[in-house]
Amino acid sequence: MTIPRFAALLTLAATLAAAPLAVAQVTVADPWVRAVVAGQMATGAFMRLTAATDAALVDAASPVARIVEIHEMKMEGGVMKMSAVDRLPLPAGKAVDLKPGGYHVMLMDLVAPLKEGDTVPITLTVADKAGKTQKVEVRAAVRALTAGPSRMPAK
Ligand SMILES: [Cu+2]
Repeated sequence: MTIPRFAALLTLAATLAAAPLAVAQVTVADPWVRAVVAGQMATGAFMRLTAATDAALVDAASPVARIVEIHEMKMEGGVMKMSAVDRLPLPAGKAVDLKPGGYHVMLMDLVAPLKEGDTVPITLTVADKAGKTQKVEVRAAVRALTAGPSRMPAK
């Protein structure tokens, strides 16, 4: 599975090097995944995404989880709710934070527990304005449960 995908990426890279840049360039900063406790089957991946041109995050995949979705958390009628979104807009030049309490990549039905110090490969699919997609490979460090501003608002 991994090798053909890698080959495809190399082909894409070669094509990009030869032609004017046609797909969105997205940079990923500080990717991390929250460690899970025993029995926990889902967790979130967080990072900062910045696209050079208008783009959107449209899909995510990881070998550590059987189901991966792009989620949004927001307050609705005083209750924090989490729901899947089809696409997360990445406006040109604007950093978009995936963080606890906001957008995140949801890793569900985990294949194995994720503990601090592990590295989680995540493949993001980004679409440009014309709908052309590009894969972005991310390696996220697993951090402890208490990492980051993860506390929910008290009320
Ligand atoms: Cu979620």
